[in-house]
Amino acid sequence: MSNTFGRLLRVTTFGESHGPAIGCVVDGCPPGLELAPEDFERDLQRRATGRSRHTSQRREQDAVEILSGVYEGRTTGTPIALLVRNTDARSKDYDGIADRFRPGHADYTYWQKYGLRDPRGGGRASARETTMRVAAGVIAKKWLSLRHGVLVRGYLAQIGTLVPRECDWASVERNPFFWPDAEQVPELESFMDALRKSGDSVGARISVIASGVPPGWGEPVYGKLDAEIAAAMMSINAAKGVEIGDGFASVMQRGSLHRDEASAQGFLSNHAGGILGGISSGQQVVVSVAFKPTSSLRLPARGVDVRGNEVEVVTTGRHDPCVGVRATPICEAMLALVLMDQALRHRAQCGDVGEVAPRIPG
Ligand code: EPS
Repeated sequence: MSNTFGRLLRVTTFGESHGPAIGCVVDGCPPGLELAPEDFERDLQRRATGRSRHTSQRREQDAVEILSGVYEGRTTGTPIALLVRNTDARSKDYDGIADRFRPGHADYTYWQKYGLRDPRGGGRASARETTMRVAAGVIAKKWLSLRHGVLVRGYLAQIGTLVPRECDWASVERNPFFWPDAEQVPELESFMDALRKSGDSVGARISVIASGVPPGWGEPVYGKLDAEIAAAMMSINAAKGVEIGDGFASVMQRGSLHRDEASAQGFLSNHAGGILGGISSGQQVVVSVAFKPTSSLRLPARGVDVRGNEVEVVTTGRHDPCVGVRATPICEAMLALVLMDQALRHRAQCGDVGEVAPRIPG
């Protein structure tokens, strides 16, 4: 029922926001990778709620328990099962919407699909599920880094109409937004404070970039690297669009501009976002993801209840005014998982091909 993705690296997540725990099984990780609960801490804290006033104030420890697949600190090649317990769910916040559908939320489509739903915290549709994507992504990031020197990192590239004036990686981890322009952070803080007070929400764009990806990863025709990245990103809650490289801006470009020319010293541009014909070119893989504004709002909205009556819908509880504020580590994780899966698939089919000349520097 599509709770699993990936082919050679297969990730299955399970659990609901207000159940006892959430978890995942990562199957296909090669043996011998050093892995400890502490490896998960940094990325899980980067994604977690309650780390600033600009996100949901739910307080979870988000401590990862490794249940299987690791022996004496190394992966064994068997399924790696990870568990995170839910300790701060407040289900009564959802009493008021148990019989009604939040406009813009999956409440209505889950109801239509399954004939019932778990209204507590959005159940399986909750962004709580992304905790386990990030946990699985930690394994992929670590393997990619150690085995191939690949670095996957992202930043918040737009929030509402605010766009960073400069992109400085050093700033990204020094503010609660993953914003790459340190000078602009006070403006962002004021924007978010006003937004929170208004009770409304806003959309966002995340950019995520993988550097060090060698040429050759990605499987034409139906397993294209860009197709699988797009599918992975679109599976994140609230994602509404994905671009690779110049994405939709390509519509207005001429071929003479868009084609990435090359010299013996390297490629001269990267409009393609590091992927040609569904296969990595050796340039940076550049991905952009659009997130819609949060639909759980305390501002009253017109809607219907489960009996079809017109009702007012008001959502109480601890919601994110902008899901994009916490989405950077989630997008990084999804990109890392797709890349590791494709790396293993490339190794399986083409491992004997080796390095092919000429290799144009990225
Ligand atoms: C979420 C609503 C809130 C957030 C949650 C995502 O959930 P609840 O009302 O159940 O606390 O706190 O985020 C997390 C718990 C998390 O860990 O990301 C939603 O509707 O998606």
